[in-house]
Amino acid sequence: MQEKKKLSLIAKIGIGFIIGLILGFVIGPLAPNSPFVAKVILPVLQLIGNIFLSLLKMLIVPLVFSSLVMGASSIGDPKVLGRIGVKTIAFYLGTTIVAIVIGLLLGNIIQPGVGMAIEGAKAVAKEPQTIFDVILNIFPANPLKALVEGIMLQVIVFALFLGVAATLIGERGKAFLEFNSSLAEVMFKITAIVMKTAPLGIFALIAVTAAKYGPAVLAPFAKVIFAIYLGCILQMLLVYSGLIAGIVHKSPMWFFSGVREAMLAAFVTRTSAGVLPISMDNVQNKLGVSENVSSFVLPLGATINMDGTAIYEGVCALFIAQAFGIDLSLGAQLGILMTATLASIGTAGVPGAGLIMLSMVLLSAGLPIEGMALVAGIDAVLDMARTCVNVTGDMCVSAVIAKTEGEKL
Ligand code: DAS
Repeated sequence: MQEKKKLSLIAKIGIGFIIGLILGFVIGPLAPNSPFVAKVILPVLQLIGNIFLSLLKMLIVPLVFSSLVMGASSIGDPKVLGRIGVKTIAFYLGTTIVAIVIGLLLGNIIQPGVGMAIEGAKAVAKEPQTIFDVILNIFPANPLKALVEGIMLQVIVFALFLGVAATLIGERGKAFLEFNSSLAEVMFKITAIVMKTAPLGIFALIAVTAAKYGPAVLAPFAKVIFAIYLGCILQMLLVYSGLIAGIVHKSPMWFFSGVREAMLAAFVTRTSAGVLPISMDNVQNKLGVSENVSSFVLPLGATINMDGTAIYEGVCALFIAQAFGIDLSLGAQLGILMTATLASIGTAGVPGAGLIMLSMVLLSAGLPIEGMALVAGIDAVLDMARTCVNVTGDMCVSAVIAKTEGEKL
């Protein structure tokens, strides 16, 4: 008997999103005249949605902390901190920062969420901070308070220090890193369990939203998809083409035609880690990058370099702020730039990882986590583009590093 093909989780989330949307459009107009809808159906749906959001919030601090310590421990590896390592990390951070700036610019220009005016838990939108406050608030004066209160930028910085230092002390740091790696595994498992409830949670949240706002809520989704795909295209055309032409002194067509298989595989599978064998093959056999450089730069990139995810987080943070009518000051947007840059180090190269990281960016910017429901249903479409860019960015930097190491490409 042929085993019934299981629907992927993201397909179930998409189906939950569509059914929730339709249900919301149907019961919304009934609510004013039907106490049953207004007093039973909608509150129950809201409760289910809020439970799902609480489960997501439960994950954020331990998941981000443990995955960032793991990501940072690869940075702390003395091999990595050598000449190639420092160059690689510099290019990875640089391309990620540009990616987030592109995302924030597009979010401000296209304004996908303007006009939705969704009332939600009035977010704790942080009072506008000066650039000095933003920089000072990065450093965790009290790391335990940062962990307990979920001050994410400080949690990230503390985790980075821990991961690097634990590796630098060698043997004596091993036990800590092993404990942390086991904690990360446990957190990934809990995340997988929580994500199994996502179809129901997203169904409930989007049903309540659709009931409240009607079909008008559809237009912004198209705008979000457009903004993120445009951002990904700009990142490729401006940043990666510029690096290939400017540093590798080759035509961008040489690069993109050489790595198109890995790009397509990443777009379809939505996992940077999963397509590593293909991206390694492409850069070695099509671009001529040595095994020495590619076997170092690409695995590191699949762990800490997520330019596509950074664009996605920049656009979605603004989309959600606009949808809930929250003005994000320049200081708050700078905070998002820093959080998303550092968070990309912790984003796992697996399908949907960016969505979890988005909840952390929202939390740290004081934006309502409910906004996740607005983008979770279209996450598969967004994940395809962002994963393609994540992998393309890794391969581009591998060619740049090879060139700066004097390799003939
Ligand atoms: N799908 C992730 C990756 O593999 C990216 C993401 O979810 O943001 O890179």
